[in-house]
Amino acid sequence: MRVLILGGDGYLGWPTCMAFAASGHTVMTIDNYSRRRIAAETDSDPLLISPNLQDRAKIFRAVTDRTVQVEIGDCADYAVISKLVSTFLPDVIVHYAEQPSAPYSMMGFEPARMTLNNNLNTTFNILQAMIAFAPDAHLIKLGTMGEYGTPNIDIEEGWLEVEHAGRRQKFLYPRQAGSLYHTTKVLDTDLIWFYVRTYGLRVTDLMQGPVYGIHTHDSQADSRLFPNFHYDDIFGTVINRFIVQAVAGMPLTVYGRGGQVRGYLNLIDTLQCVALAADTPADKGELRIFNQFTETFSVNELATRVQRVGRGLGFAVDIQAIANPRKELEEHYYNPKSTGLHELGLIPHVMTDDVLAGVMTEVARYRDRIDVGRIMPRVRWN
Ligand code: USQ
Repeated sequence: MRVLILGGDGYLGWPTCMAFAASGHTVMTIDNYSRRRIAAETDSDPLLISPNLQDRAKIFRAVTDRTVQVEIGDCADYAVISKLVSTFLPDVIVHYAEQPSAPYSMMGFEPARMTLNNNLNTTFNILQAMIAFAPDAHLIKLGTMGEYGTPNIDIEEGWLEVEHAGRRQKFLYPRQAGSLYHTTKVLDTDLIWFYVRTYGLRVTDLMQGPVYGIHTHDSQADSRLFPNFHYDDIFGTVINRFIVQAVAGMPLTVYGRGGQVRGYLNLIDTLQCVALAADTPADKGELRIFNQFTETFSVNELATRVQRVGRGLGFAVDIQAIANPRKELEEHYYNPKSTGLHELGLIPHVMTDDVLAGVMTEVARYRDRIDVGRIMPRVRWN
């Protein structure tokens, strides 16, 4: 397949480029380095600074003899994305080209405006470019479980059958996100559904939970091919942050009461899910939605596990609840369904103690690079 990956410089983007190329697909990626810019502006550089995309592609080629074609450009600019789609003519488009940090989106007016404009314009542009140049292509869009929030009823996969006054209709599942970033994903979903039902596009929307992990199969050969592993309060997801805190000897930063439950997955499983979606495309005129996670944990459960594993490896790990910088429920019902990806063949890599110990041991190799000034939350919702 001809696979176009938008946002190929990101934590998920670069591993996805390598995985599709390693499987023999023709891969083109585009990125405008906005994550690198925000990381520099907010002092949130990752544990290891990865080479730029062109250099990563060269290293990957030297190691595997596989090619990832790279373009540096902004998907929020229609001239850029329309030219790319009309010349590359993708079969599959994987859309990660969004500002992915909830805290960044809540930092103030400019970060909020950037997040809203970037995420919505990028999604709008790709949908328009598909109508014009690739109407049969399959769009795989990264959404988030955070679109649903934490409702007091079971979370279905994307859709809800509603009975009202004796009549029935299927609607998008009600969404109530907890940050502006997550809200841009809700707006994306609405926009996509309009384009699907009006123009017959084929789209898979992946409602993904927080991801963890430092390695993928294709990064083993050379540490310069590692995903961007963030542990800061802006881009770092909670499990990766806790692992770094354990290695650095800092107490694990449980926000508030720690009863917040989310659906988590290993980075390796993100790659598996995207590959499964690509191999079995949505139909034309179908917006197919999968909830993409393998296990649910509360923050307290995560902290206890990381503490146990860290202590087993000889680290002095304490847990310290701190005032929650976010506005979110700290105790709540949470029962999200996730069957679609399993039906396509997903084999989960669950978060065993060995898996946590593996990531921790890898992080410990770069312990002297940890900047503890990046750990405490700097952005408050109120
Ligand atoms: N949390 C802590 N301590 C920390 C960091 C986080 O208790 O040091 C808590 C948060 O308050 C939250 C939970 O852990 O309740 C998850 O936080 P997170 O930072 O791992 O995840 P989040 O901000 O929601 O965003 C991440 C990705 C985002 C993706 C989302 C999936 O950055 O791109 O969309 O995970 S989900 O959470 O399902 O919406």
